[in-house]
Amino acid sequence: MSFHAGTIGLVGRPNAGKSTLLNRLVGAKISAVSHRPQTTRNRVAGVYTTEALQAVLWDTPGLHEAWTPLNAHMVREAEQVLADVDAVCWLIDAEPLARAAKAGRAVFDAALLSVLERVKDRPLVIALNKVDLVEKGWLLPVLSAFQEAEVKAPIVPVSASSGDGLEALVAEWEKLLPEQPAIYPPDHVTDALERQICAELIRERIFEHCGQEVPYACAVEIEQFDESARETENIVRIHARILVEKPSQKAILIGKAGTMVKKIGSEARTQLAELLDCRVRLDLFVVVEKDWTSNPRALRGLGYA
Ligand SMILES: Nc1nc2c(ncn2[C@@H]2O[C@H](COP(=O)(O)OP(=O)(O)OP(=O)(O)O)[C@@H](O)[C@H]2O)c(=O)[nH]1
Ligand SMILES: [Mg+2]
Repeated sequence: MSFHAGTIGLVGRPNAGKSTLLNRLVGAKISAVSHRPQTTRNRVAGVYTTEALQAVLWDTPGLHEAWTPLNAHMVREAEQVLADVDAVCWLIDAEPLARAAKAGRAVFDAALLSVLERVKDRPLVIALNKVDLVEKGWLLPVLSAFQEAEVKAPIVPVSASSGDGLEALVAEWEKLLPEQPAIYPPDHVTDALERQICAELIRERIFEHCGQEVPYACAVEIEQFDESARETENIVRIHARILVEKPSQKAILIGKAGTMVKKIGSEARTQLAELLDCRVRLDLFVVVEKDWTSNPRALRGLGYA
């Protein structure tokens, strides 16, 4: 039997479900997921291996109109992945499209067209995601709209969260990947460092729980990742700094009598323990670093450059 292997870029608008798909296929939480757009800030790779193929999946930040240096970095990350991979999987949230079709509005809006322009000349598969949220009968008009827009790429309806349709999606990827042996051992999940994933999972909890502009003004830096007792006492001790831009954001993040930061810490610790497969002691410190989202040196220091 022939074997196919190569790289696939998961791209699309913010909130389409790219990180959910990556985590689902690799079978581990390696990329942050939240209900807010612009959760992912850097590319993250995970390896998905079957009997027939090995796809190195690159999760990317959502393509959007970038106004700040941090956002410009995010879009650049996605564009670099677009240029580098063997094939592109464009994820689209089907739910608003179905709603548009139902309301008689145009399904193909400017946001979709701007992504189409960037992906149309690459080997391409479209994953129409979140079909579990689409009202019965409204998927067909959405698919027709793609036909009318003369989109040539195969379109696979999927649900990244339930797993529906993913076999069909992977079968389309297989057609676009070169025939060659696997690049990684079959049980390899990611090259990302554990401490990087830990920072992302802490940031994810902030995106999930904090309101207003706090998620977009925060960054997480792992100051200490102490594994000295991992073998002997089955524990890793982690100190993380949470950066925000203003004292008011620090106050929101800490919450009344520290309730917010405690909740974030306790949920993050559960996830980190699962990831690291050991007990975790997690200490979080919230600090104000004025205007870090627009300061090139601060951005570089945080890995956003
Ligand atoms: N109902 C449903 N929700 C989904 C599905 N896939 C993702 N979601 C939800 O959609 C939201 C966004 O998911 P993410 O995976 O963070 O989306 P993303 O494309 O990585 O977003 P950015 O990193 O911001 O670009 C989360 O609340 C997910 O739980 C799906 O198939 N069905
Ligand atoms: Mg993401």
